[in-house]
Parts: sequence; C-alpha cells; structure tokens
Amino acid sequence: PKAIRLQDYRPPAHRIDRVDLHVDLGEDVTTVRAVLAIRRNPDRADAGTEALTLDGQRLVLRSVAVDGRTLDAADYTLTPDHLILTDTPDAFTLETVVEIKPQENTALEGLYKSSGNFCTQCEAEGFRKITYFLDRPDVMAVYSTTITGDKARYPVLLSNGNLADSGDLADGRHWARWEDPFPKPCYLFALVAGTLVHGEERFRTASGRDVTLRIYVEPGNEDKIGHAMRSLVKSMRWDEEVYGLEYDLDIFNIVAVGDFNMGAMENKSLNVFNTKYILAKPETATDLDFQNIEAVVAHEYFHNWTGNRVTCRDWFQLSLKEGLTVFRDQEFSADMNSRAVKRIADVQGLRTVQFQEDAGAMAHPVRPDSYVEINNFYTPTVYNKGAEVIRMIHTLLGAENYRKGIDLYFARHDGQAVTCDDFVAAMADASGVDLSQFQLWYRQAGTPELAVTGRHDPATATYRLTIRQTVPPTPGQPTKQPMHIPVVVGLLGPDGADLPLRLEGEAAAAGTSRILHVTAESQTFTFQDVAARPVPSLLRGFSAPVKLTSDLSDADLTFLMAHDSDAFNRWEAGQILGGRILLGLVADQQAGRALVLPDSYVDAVAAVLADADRDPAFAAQALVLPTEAYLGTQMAVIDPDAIHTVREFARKTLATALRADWLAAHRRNVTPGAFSVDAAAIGKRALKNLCLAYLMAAEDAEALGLCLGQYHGATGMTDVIAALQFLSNSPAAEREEAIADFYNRWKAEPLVVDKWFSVQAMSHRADALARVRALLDHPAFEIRNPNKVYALIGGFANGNPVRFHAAGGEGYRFLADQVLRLDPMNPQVASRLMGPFSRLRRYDAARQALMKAELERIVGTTGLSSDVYEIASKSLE
Ligand code: BAL
Ligand code: ZN
Repeated sequence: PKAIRLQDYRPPAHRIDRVDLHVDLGEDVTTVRAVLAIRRNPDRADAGTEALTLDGQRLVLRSVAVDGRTLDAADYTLTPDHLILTDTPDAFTLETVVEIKPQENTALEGLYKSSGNFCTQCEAEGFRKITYFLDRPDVMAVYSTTITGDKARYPVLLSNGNLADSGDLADGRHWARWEDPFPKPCYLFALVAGTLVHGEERFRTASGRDVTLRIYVEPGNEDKIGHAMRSLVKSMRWDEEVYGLEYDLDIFNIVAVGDFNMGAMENKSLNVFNTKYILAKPETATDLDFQNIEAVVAHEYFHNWTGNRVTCRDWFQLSLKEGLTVFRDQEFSADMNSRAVKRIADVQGLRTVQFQEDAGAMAHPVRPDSYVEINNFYTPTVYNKGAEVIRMIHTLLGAENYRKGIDLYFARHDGQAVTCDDFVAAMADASGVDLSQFQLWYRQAGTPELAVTGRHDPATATYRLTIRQTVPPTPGQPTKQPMHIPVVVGLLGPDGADLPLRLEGEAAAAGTSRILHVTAESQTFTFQDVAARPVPSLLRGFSAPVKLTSDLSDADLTFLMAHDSDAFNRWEAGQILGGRILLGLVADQQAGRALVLPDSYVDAVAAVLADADRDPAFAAQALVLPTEAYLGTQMAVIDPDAIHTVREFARKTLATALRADWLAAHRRNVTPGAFSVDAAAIGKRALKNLCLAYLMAAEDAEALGLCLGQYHGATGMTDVIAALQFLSNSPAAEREEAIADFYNRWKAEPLVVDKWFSVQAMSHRADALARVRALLDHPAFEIRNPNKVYALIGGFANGNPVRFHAAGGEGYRFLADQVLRLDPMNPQVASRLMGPFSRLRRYDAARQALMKAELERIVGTTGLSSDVYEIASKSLE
C-alpha cells in the first residue's frame, strides 16, 4: 500500500454538482443507479483534458451512459478501484448502474445490513462501495435519493434532507424520495431502510422554524430513547445560544443500529448511531452511559455546522471538523454538568490515551502529513488533542474574540470545503491575535514538556517563574521548533488566597489568573509585589496539552489540594502528589525494597475524604489514584507488573488505614428513594462506589457483604455493574455466582451483555486471559459485532495492562490471533485493536521482542488489509 501525502493535494479535475441516486433494495442484489451532473473544474485550468477517474470498490458494473448514450466496455477502463472515462465533454450527465450485496458486507463500510435493516457508513471512503463517484470531501453536490424496497420488510425508508415524495408499488414494494438542498461531500450521504420504531419531538428554532426530531430504534427499545431525545433538544438550544447556530432543515433523524464500527456518524439530517450512544434507561445504562449519550448526541448534532455546512478540503484536515466539534461537545457537557469534573475527565482521557499515542509509533500531528489508510487517523490526536488546540485558541483570544472568529469562519466558508489554516486565519483576522507560531500545534507531533522552577526574592518582593520547553522527537520529526503554549497561572499567598498579579513592566495588577505566553525554549516571568513566598498554581484548567514538571514540594502540592481556587488544579495537585509517591514505590518494588505508603499521603487522602460531601463528584475524582496507564506514561520504561503491584498495595493500604472513613462516606452517599440521573445523584453514586472500591480492596467480610447487597439490591446499572466489577476482582467465592447471575438477568440486552464481557476482560485476576478465551465461544459473543469485540478483546488489550502484558507473551499472541481473525471480516475493527502494539518501544527488551514477533507474524500474512498493515509496519519501524 502507498502513502498519500498532504503535499500532493490537487483540487479535483472535475466537479459533481448534482447526484440523483436510485437505490433498489433486494435480498440478493441491491441495484444502485446514479445520475451525476459532472463538469470540468474551472479552478483546475492545468487539468486540460484529464481523464475522469471515479472511485469504486466491490461494485458490479452493469452499465455506463454519457448524456444518455450507453458506452461499450471499450469506451472506459475498469480497475478494481476505479472507473476511468476519457474524452468526456466539459459538462455532461453520467449514468451508471451497479449491483452490490449489502448482506455480505461485514466491513460495515458503505451499505450494509444490521439486524436485517439496511444502513450506511460512508465516512471516510465508504461511498465508493455504493456507487462510482469522486469520493473526496472537496466534491460537494446536491443529492436526491430514491429508495425502493419491500414494504413489509422495510417499512421505513430514510435518506438525507426532506422527504419529497413517496408511494406504493404493485408488487408489495414501496418507494420514497428524499431531497437534500445543501451541497455536501459524499461521506455525509446516508440511507436507512428497515423495520424501525421512533420517538418524536418538535423543536422551534430561535428564528421560528419548526423542526421534527425523530429517533429510530429497533422495536423493543422504545423505552430507551428519552435521554437521547432530551440531549438533542438541549444541544440544539445550546448551539443557538452559545454559537448563534440554528438547525437548517425541517427534519432531523437519528437511527440507532447495533452493528457500527464507531460511535456515531453525522450524516446530513440523518445521523446514524451505535446503539451504545442512544439507548438508555437507568436499569440498563450507567451514569457514564447517560453522560456519553448526551455528549455524542451533541457532538453529531454540532457537526451540522462544524463539518457539514463547512467541511474538510481533504482528509488531512480531519481535525478541522473533529477537533472543533469535540471542543464544542466538551463545552456543552461542561455547561450541562459540573465544569470541573468534566474537565478532569477529559484531561484524564487525553493523558492516558492521546499522550500514549504521541509517545508511540503512530504519533502524528493534529494535521497528519501522510497516511496509508485514512481510517487509521480517526485518532485521539486528531480528535482530543485537536480539541485542546481549539481550546487554546479560545484561551488566547478570549470568549468574545473567539466568537467573532467563529462568525467570520462561517461568513467566509459556509458551503465550502476548507483547511485548518482557513480556520486559524479566521480566528486571527477576527481577533488581531497573532497565531503564526501557534500553528505549529497542527504540524508538530509529540507532547511538549515544560519544566518549571520558581524563585522568590524577599528583598525585591518578586517571584520569578522560569519555564523551559522541549518537544520530543517523533517518527519522521527528529527535531522540533518551540511552540506557542498558553500557560495559565495563579499565585497563592500564605493564607491560600489568590494574589493579584502584576508582571514586570506592568503599571498595575490585573486579575489573579494570567496567561503566560511560553514561546521560546526558556523564558522567565517575573511577578512584582510578592512579599512572601507564594505557591504557584500552574497550567490552570490544563490550559495546554503538555507534560509539566515543577519544583513544587509535597507540602506545596498538599497546600494546593486544599486551597487552589482552580478546581482542576486542586485535583491535579493530588494527582501529581499521588503519582510521585506511587512512582517512588515502583522504584522500591523494582529494587526489592519494602513498600511503605507515607503517612503524610494517607493524611492528605483523609483530608479530601473528610471534605468529600461538599462536592461528591469532584471528590470521587480526587480520591482515585493515578491510573496504571497514566503511571506508565510517566516512566522511561513501563513496568506493568510493578505498577500494578504498587497501585494495589496503595489502594489496600488506604483502604485499611481509612476503613472507618470509607465506610461512613459510603453510608452517607447511599441515596434511598426514587432513582435519578441528575448531576447531584450521579456525584453521590460516584463517591459511594469509590468508597466501596476501597473497602473491597481491604478484602474483608463486611465489605463483601456491602458489595453483594449492592449487587442484588441496586435499582440502577451504575451500582450493579460497579459491584460486579469489584466482585470480579475479588477472591470471594460469591464472584462466580454473581457473574452467572448477571448474565441470566441481562442476556436479552446486548449492551448490558457487553458490560458483562468487559468486566471479565478487565479483571485483575490471574485467569483473565483464560476466561476471555473461553468467552469467545460464549453464545452471546459475536465476532462480527464491533461492540462485542471492543468489549471483550479490546477490554482485555486496553483495559487490563497487567494481564495483557504478561511476561510470557500470551496476551500478545492472543491479540495478534484475534487481529488476524478479524481482518478479513472488518479491517477497521481489526486495526483499532492494534493500539497496544504501536507502543511496544515503551516496554522492556523482552516484551518488545515478544510484541515484534507477533507484529512480524501479522505483517507476513498474505491478503492483509491496508488498515492493519499500516499500523503493524509502522510499529515495527
Ligand atoms: N465523523 C465520524 C464520527 C464523528 O466524529 O462524529
Ligand atoms: Zn465527530
């Protein structure tokens, strides 16, 4: 497979202005007739008489006609990936007829079947599996789609835009024609046909347009739509209020399907979702599920402007829509729930997943320079680091100028396919802020590292912060330039209050939080009027996606935990302190020294716990020890065994030392009465379950009793699955009974069964891999269903570091076997499982050798997909 490079981008030689699709759905063969209005691209004067090269894969071509004249096979060239026409007029109508077999499409890209219903996934390059087309996002056309199908099997026929007409045919079939007036790239095309039921709402936009909102699900799931619908209404209102963006059609449809490679897809006015991000009721969905649904529904809805109305010129610009839309959904969720807790969760995700990617073989810039398979670049870097880049722009410009920039972006580019540079230019032009150095964030991969030292001088009442930045080398980028990094800081006085801040050269103090513009390799910032030594609060709100180290003492961190006015940094101080202590213990463990958790740390945890009821959701985050994955990112060579041993030791020590406090806090946060998923109830449940997790770490009979009581007595899935998870890690005999009971209770609910697979895959117990292997043969496991694969195989490979990285290499062998088994069926899912292999260089030589052997086995397999080949070969480089 060949790499595609950004520097080779050329505008298309042809444009397609209009698409009339006629899709005749059949049980054996589905026929697609496409009528395309094509013309030479006036912006490509150099194109001359360049041939029209249409993309098409796995299509059986039945006929081709130009301006009504059917062509002979000699008039065109057909390859496995293209249909090539030479000597076409400057403007003409092309009609092609192809046959496809959606029922055999296990890759779930293009048109396929899920539970007997037809649905599509065209991003990034699935449309070429439906019809011959210029399958690239800078070709934008107006579509009409006519669907014909058996009325009894497929009573619902949906596509993009508004329903223009429909009718019955004589033979038990019926048809519907949908028209979408907004020009769009083909990746936003969608079609759904099947037996579905729906819930409906009306929404009136700020300017008075009435919109019908529908969520379609398989029969039997009608009772799990409400939360998604409420989330949609909230998103629509929020986008009007915060971004001034209204919905633009009369209807907005969402369809939930059980077989879906990703989370959801923003097709114009016909979003298709993985059921995981729609279906919820308290009995079957956890609090996290409820929150994720709110976020993903919002994300896809927000794409209507950031992605659909203004789209990407090419796939290198993917973060143009994804980074921006993730930032928008994060801010929406922050407004709907606790801002601090949302930020903490997002940063935890970024640090554990994106930082790992940035330190591995697949490290790439937010705007990649090249790819072999674009499906491999729907990554945490493009999405989450991309969102951090937008967040930094927001920080640098301020809310008001940011909004002006957004308005200018839409004024300039509505209806266009543009680049990340176009976005940044609108932001810079609207605000007057110079973002030229900042643009390196789009071009340079790797997580910048900041080292901060502070020096107080009582004689001059000054406090000097010196910040040094380095950006580590990454594949293909051995040297880096210094970045423009906004570091938001505050200074705490001896009483814990924020000091007014006056920087050298300023006449008067301004504010208690300031942005320091770190732009050079080393810079010193001097604060005036600082009588006593302050404690600096650095990188408030995690103002930049960097790794920061400082010379703060343990006492300083404990002080920040208690006093920082920035809630994120109160949490962060605890994480830094916990990380420092645990990493020290990891060194002890590796050196064979006895493990001792310092009393001062136990006291610091006790203080947070004593104050927990003030903000249970925050406390639940602050009391979690740094994760095993995060601790790994802090080590030169990851030692999964030592990390696991030490973290379990610390959990057990805290459990025993503070047993009475965990018990009391647990009791206080049990919420009797009606179940609710409001933010307060969610926070209390999170804290209660955190307490129970600690109590279970002590492995005593009382804790086990509480856990079993919760497992059997809880009304909501959050509490039931938490209890099952603790039991699955416990040596108690009741464990197996609970695991069997859970399956029997929930076997009719596929999404709940996924949780059951995950819990077992992530159990720390020594038999985890054997159990995962056995579960592959469980009647509820389906290798063709991505959710099942992600739950069981992904849960083990990504969520169980200690067992996956077992020194004998059996975890690696297992993963490679599963990748090879999946690749012929569904390359996207297979390649998504490969993440752990791409980070092999972070481990010791023995583990590296074992992982390399598996990768070599994968690369040596004939017929490998480009998806898996790209990750495997880059991981071996
Ligand atoms: N565009 C793919 C799914 C999403 O990011 O919304
Ligand atoms: Zn998206």
